[in-house]
Amino acid sequence: MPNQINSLYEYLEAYKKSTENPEEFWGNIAESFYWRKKWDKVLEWNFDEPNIQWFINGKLNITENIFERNLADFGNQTAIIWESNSPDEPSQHISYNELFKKVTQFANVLKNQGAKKGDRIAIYMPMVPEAVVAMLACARIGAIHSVVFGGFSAQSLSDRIIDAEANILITADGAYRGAKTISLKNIADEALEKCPSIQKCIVLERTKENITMKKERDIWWHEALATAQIECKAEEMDSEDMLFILYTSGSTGKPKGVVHTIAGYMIYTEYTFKNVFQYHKNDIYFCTADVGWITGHSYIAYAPLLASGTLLMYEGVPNYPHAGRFWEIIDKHKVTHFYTAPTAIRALMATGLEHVKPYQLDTLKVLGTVGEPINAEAWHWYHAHIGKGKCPIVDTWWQTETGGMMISPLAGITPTKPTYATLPLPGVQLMIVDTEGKELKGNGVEGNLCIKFPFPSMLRTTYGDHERCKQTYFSTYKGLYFTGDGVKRDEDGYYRILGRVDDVINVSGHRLGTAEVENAINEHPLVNESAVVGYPHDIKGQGIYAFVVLEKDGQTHEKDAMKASIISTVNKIIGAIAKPDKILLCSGLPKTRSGKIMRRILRKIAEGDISNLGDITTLLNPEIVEEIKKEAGF
Ligand code: 7RM
Repeated sequence: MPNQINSLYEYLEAYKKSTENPEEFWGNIAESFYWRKKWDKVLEWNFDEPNIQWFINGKLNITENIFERNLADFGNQTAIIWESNSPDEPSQHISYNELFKKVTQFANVLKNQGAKKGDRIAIYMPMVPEAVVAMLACARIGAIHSVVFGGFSAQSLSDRIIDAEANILITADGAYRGAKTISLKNIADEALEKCPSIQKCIVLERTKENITMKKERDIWWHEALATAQIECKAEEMDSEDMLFILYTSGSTGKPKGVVHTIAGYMIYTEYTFKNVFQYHKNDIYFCTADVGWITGHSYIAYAPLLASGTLLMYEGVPNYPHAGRFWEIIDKHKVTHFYTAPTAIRALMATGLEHVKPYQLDTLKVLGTVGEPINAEAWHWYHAHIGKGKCPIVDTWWQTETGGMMISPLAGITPTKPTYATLPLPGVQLMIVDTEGKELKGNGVEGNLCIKFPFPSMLRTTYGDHERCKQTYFSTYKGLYFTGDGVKRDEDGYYRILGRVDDVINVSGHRLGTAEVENAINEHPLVNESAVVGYPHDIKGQGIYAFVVLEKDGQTHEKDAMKASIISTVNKIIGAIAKPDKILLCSGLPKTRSGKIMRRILRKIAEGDISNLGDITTLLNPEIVEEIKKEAGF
């Protein structure tokens, strides 16, 4: 296979080349893709504006690289194996030829509904093959998709649609998730009341629940398909045209739309997929992410298909109808590569080995993790009981903003160390700095993780607000992209991610800004103000701890009822993923004299460690600390 690294020596060589001559390195890799017209120049960049361009003036379509480039060799191979939420529903096998037909025909549906190159199309779907079809159909016609995770609320959905000014929404009547169904269309209807930009809503039938179809606006997927032609020529796109927008939380304000462009994203995600997983023909790759997150974009919808792989896509959740569901699926479909999140591993570990024992798991070759730091206990459990001691674990560190994996072992090639993401991938030039931005050189250092040179799949902007992109990522340290993560480089030069150093919490591998959760809590009519911090949580990695000050009228209500009502407000505004694990009602928050909330103190209390709260005498209201401590049970 082209561009495949087969040994540690080849990795070191590739890494060296990629830093000494990045343009030649990535130019060579790009040669194996299908271009309507080759690029004039590989790279132009500066991190001050920032302005990052790869494969300048190249013309291509990413779906031609999935399909036309490979169909002669891989047309009959299975592209997607789909496993239903319910073990009783038959699984589906979709070949590349079949997937191609589905994509082009649905691309025609989009065109028939008025979609054009450059339009933004929102996708709010269950984990069914049609979600991938919808994404690729957008790419086929040059429309920019914005996928919104199916667990988000009506308000989160409408915020994202409004920000991107999307004109089409693709959704389904409902989604099965474990024992529950989510009424996607009803939620979408509520969202669309606030979204004048949406002209058409295409609805896939999945749960057959009762919904209403709005005349003129709503159309069934299967009815639209019935009148659509099959063939659809790919739109010719520029390397730097937008492929998609994906909203992600940061330390301030509303989620921002991270923008990825076509060529760099395509090349980098395929390259990292093949090399990190050491994916080979006939391997069966199962990634448990949802397409609503970046992992589902890069390592479900795009990279495995670009690499002509066989992808297993699962509709449901890890513990339904039983805690052995993942392992059952692995045996059933002879999965070789399994990629999941530490939170899922910890949750399944907690249910006990009796849920693993009935399964062979002998087809597995490679295990992966992503989304948050994996603790040593979970790493060892995964290695011993799922990998049976013979499968390398690739602990892949990356971000929505990086589009593809940044720090990771190459499976079976890079010696691993539990809890370490190990070494940077080719093309990734890291720098560790202290809080002043001074570089911390050599090994055995700990500081803030930055990237000093562009790589093909990095974000280009935040949609509609380039200044925000600059402020968020390129202004903390001059000339560097700042990741927001703390990191340690040990004596061997291995990297271990220590977690976020900003006001972002990582709950079950999902990013949430503390400000975003506070804003939602503050929407409650009886809430005066709030402060949200993360605290260590056995399963979720971090839990959400909210300190809430009620309005006078709220203080007369029963406490448990108030807490339940605050949780339902958060559910409504963001979605269940953001609901606080703990709420502490108090009469005030500890503040500095300039009125800033002292989160450090709240963090300590949330962590259950009050031994060293630091100097609180400078607070505006030191007495409040005693009250909060008491309320927290100290
Ligand atoms: C892919 C994804 C990004 C944040 C990132 C980190 C954390 C991700 C790891 C990790 C330790 C890992 N994108 N993170 N992977 N921390 N080890 N292997 O998760 O945008 O949703 O989150 O997630 O803090 O900055 S994301």
